[in-house]
Amino acid sequence: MRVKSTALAAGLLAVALSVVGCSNDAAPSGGGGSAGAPASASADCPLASAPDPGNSAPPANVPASTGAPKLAPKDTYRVAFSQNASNNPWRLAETASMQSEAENLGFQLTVTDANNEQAKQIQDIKGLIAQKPDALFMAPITEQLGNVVTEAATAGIPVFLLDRDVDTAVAKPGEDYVTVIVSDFVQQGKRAAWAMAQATGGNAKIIELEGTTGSSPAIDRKTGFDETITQCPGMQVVVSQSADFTRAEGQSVAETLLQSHPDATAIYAHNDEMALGAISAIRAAGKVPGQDITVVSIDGSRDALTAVDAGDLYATVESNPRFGPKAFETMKQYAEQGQVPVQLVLEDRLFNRENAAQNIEGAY
Ligand code: GYE
Repeated sequence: MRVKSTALAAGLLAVALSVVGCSNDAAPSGGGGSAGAPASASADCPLASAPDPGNSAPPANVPASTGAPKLAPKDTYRVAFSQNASNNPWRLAETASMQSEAENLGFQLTVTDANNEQAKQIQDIKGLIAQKPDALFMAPITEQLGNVVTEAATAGIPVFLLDRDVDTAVAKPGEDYVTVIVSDFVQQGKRAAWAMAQATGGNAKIIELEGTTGSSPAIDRKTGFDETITQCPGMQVVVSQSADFTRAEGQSVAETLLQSHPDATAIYAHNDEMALGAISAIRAAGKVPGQDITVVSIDGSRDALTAVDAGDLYATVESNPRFGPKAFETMKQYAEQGQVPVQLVLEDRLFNRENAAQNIEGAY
């Protein structure tokens, strides 16, 4: 997902962020080594002494979705959600959020689970299109699902993309789909790089565990991180490989890469589940997470916050899965006003040792 350089109207943004988005108030300024002692900053790494980059500025002049299928305002709606997998707490929290908000609103919601397989998700979506729901929500596994988005639009069904984007050359924003509601994944990668610089003082040989190949968060979290560490000559990605956003693959890929790169001193994982698998792999290699190997990731799950509090994980950048309220509020706004911005960007917090413990209870 490439956040457009153009922006939302301020009022709409305020509404957008009030539901799923979280303010940055709780974000600490960071600092301090993962094992308690502050890492000494490398003189040629300005990132190591910089403040938390925080959220990106809201994109400006985002166009409105004037060309997508319309949605007549009704008292209740029959809606569908194509979920791409149920293999991690983030996905389960997102589905639960959609279900509980649909229930609150009295909407009838059908959910499908693609089991992390693109071919299955395409079939799932075709099946949902045949049921002609009032609106179709989709968390596309990769950016390659543009064609099936277009199919839904052709069938007259308004599509709302949640948490991942599709290739906009294939599915036109505001025409083939109404809007995409996402975090700024490039910015998440930048903040993860900043946290890594804080933890290591700007000296790190990094193993990068990528998310699902072709998914917008994997593409953008890599871009944001890799570009940012070029500010620090002491920080290099020594190897980068997909572990498909899962804990099991995170563990097995990290095990292999820790063996082939015994000089690695850090792991950047595109999500918490892979980071937690990597922490097990670090221990299996006879090393101490948070001391021998610094780990940084993205999501903010309960297990990850617990690992941050224990010192095993240095920091995790939030990516909020609780899309239900925001998704249906946007849908109702579209029904009432006939248009919404084609992209809604959420704000994320950063969790490190200063604030992890207090956020464990509210986490998923
Ligand atoms: O980070 C990950 C999930 O698309 C933002 O997908 C989402 C990512 C999230 O499987 O844990």
